[in-house]
Amino acid sequence: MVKKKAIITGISGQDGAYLAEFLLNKNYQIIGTDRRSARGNNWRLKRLGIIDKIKYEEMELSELYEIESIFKKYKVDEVYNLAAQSFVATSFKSPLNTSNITGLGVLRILETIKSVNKKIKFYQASSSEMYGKIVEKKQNEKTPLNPQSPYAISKVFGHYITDNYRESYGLFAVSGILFNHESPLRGEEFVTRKITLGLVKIINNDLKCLELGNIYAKRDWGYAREYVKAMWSMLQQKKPKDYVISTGKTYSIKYFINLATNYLNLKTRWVGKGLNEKLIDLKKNKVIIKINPKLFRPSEVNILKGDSSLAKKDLGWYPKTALKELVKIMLDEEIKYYKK
Ligand code: NDP
Ligand code: GDR
Repeated sequence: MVKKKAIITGISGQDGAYLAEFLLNKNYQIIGTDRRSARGNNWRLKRLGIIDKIKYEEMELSELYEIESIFKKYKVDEVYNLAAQSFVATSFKSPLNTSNITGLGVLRILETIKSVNKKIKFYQASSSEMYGKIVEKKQNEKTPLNPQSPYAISKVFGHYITDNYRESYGLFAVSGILFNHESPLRGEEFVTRKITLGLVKIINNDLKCLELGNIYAKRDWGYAREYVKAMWSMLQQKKPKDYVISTGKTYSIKYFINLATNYLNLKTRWVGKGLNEKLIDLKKNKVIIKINPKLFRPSEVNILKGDSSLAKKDLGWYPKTALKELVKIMLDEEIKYYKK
């Protein structure tokens, strides 16, 4: 049988690694694209043991010429656009770069598909951040968008331009509106990984105190390894449609910390309020978590909670890993690979 071919942009990221693993198991040939600065940033692919199974190409999302030449070189069936400046906090400091990569980058790929081969199926990594200051308690595909950061606004552009190319040019182009998904492969700047790594450093006496921003924000957190299957399923449907992928449950950052400290058997107590709130390690009588106001965002998304009933109905996709289990998975691997 002829192998299906797929391009994954953002191969060096969390989702790129898990999606590559998933598609390789489905016997796909993978062309993984990264940018020059990402060379050497391949620890995730190494950890999954798939680094030698991928064909790598350099592709900056800001360079239309580079995108076109890759698409002409490989006659692919599917494209998964996972590359982005994906850190919300950075988008406030680099709004132009974020708009260019996370927003316009999507259009560059769509334009290329339109001119090179309209049959290529396209997946866009849309985000729950697009809902921003939410206008409905549970967010589904029809919930109005209300983005609160340059990142989220760029994703809204990517989302609508994908819909527009589907409607205007008949492309099989879809957006998966994925809510936060975490794993041991999560980047260290994102809050869940910052917490799991920070606590393991504290236990090893390599860090005295972890500093965080708004610990009362709530997120709908799922397990990344499960979420990549939904991306693939969306491209196997008869009709191209957008889908929300989420757990339908929402918890605060503080709750995540409590799950993590419990799993690590730390005896702790929260004291103080507001910016003075701290977590004390009762055995050592030391502060191990404190609030740093510099880590608050200029505009915050306070709560997100997804409704993925459509994905369940059409794709047969539903989340399997509860947050407590996800915390365990992350901490077990954090400990296993610490300093290795
Ligand atoms: P990561 O931040 O882990 O990965 C992002 C990838 O994009 C990295 O490979 C990065 O390369 C690459 N990239 C960044 N800038 C450029 C550029 N200028 N040109 C080419 N590549 C670039 O993100 P995730 O894997 O977590 O997320 C994947 C996608 O899904 C992203 O688009 C994200 O915005 C979106 N998303 C993620 C969610 C989540 O909870 N994880 C939820 C909803 C959407 P480098 O290694 O060099 O940085
Ligand atoms: P998010 O993830 O912004 O939801 O975007 P992140 O983990 O960065 O923040 C989640 C919430 O935690 C609060 N927070 C902190 N966040 C970070 N990173 N560091 C801290 O010290 C800290 N303290 C509190 C934040 O304010 C926020 O409310 C992620 C990314 O993967 C996006 O690319 C993706 O689109 C969305 O998830 C869905």
